[in-house]
Amino acid sequence: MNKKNKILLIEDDQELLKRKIEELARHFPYEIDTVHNFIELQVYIASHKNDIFIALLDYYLDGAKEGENVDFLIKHNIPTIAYTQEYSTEIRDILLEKCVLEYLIKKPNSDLLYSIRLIERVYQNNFIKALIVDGSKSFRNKLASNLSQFGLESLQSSNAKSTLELLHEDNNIQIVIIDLDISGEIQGMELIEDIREKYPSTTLAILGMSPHGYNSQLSIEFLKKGANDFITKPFVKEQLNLRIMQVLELLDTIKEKHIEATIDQLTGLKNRRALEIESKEIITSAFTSNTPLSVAMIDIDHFKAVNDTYGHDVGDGVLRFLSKLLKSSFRKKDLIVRNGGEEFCVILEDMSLEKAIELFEILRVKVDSSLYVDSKIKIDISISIGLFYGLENNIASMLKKADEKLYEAKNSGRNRLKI
Ligand code: GH3
Ligand code: MG
Ligand code: MG
Repeated sequence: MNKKNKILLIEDDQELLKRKIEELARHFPYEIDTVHNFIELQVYIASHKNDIFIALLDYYLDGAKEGENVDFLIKHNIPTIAYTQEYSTEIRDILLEKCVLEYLIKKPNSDLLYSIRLIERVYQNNFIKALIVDGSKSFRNKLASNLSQFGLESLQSSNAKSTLELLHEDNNIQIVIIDLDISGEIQGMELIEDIREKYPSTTLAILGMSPHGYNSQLSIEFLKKGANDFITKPFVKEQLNLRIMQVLELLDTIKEKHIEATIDQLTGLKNRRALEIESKEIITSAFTSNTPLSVAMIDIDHFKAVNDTYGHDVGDGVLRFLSKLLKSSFRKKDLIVRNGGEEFCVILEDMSLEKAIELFEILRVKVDSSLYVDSKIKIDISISIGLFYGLENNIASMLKKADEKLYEAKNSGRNRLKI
């Protein structure tokens, strides 16, 4: 996906422009470009239109004809926040009619927090997709064009079957907006239930839409079936944007927490909790394809001596060093985990025992022959590996068998692999 990372400011008041840039730079790591009039805007867009994720536009530029800047930006599909000195309902109506994302007031600090959230959201929306599920094609198209002003690319579906297919095919979809009335036998409410069976609210947001005039009981039903929020038709764009922003922000927070809980802080590898969660799926699919797994326990030899001799920080460096070696030694799909301390676990699928032994031997020799260098210190490390090859229905018993082999490797002299 194309990575858009520029904010474009369109403003003719130099003083204000300077303040805006400082304000934005304080909050965002994104590049900020500026233009001062319609001519400059045209020139700029000609070469940069694919780099901008949002434009912040002064509606009353010197010499600008009625709305020409806005029209130009919208024509190029650039999410635009327009602002004026004073609030005007007339301007607001004109701008929202033109499909501007938001209309705000120029005064310093006015709506600042909201603008920051909005800008950040539009940026994040570049990386995800929405799925619109509604029986009416014209409604879907209208919603899709609204969402594109929000930086959100959207897919469309009219029925339950194609909705589930699209979700299966495209894991960039992070929000599904579902109307109660859809085509086919399965209706919106039931579809939400079907979606939730596979996609929990920790991975996918659902926004329900209920037709005009439906009672509030319906909204409650939506939420009970697993929607994160609902909105009643007809709605204005600001309402929709706010709801979407809220559910997506919440989803992001949940995902961050999930990552924090499953990633080892020191090495960036997955942790034991991740091993417990992910090994279940690996085991299920290994049973389905009837192929054994390679489960290896890896432990650094005499690591206590590294800490005792060089200190704990150097020890941490050695752990990071080994983690990098581990990552580069296996395939992307392989599960590599820091089990705790100086002990690691690797699970390989779809691989013969011979191939697995070869890979672990290469790793062992690589660790043995490379030195960990930290300023003037050079440390020679080695690892012992215990390998279990086979398939059992719980991870604990396979780990235990690998651990027994590791124990053998340690007792027979270390720096070796035992099967
Ligand atoms: P063996 O060859 O039998 O495995 O000996 P060993 O010294 O590696 O094993 P032992 O279990 O006696 O010592 C492990 C050491 O790892 C003790 C502990 O302080 C250290 N350790 C555990 N976690 C960390 C960590 O996060 N950072 C550092 N620097 N050391 C750690
Ligand atoms: Mg050790
Ligand atoms: Mg140990």
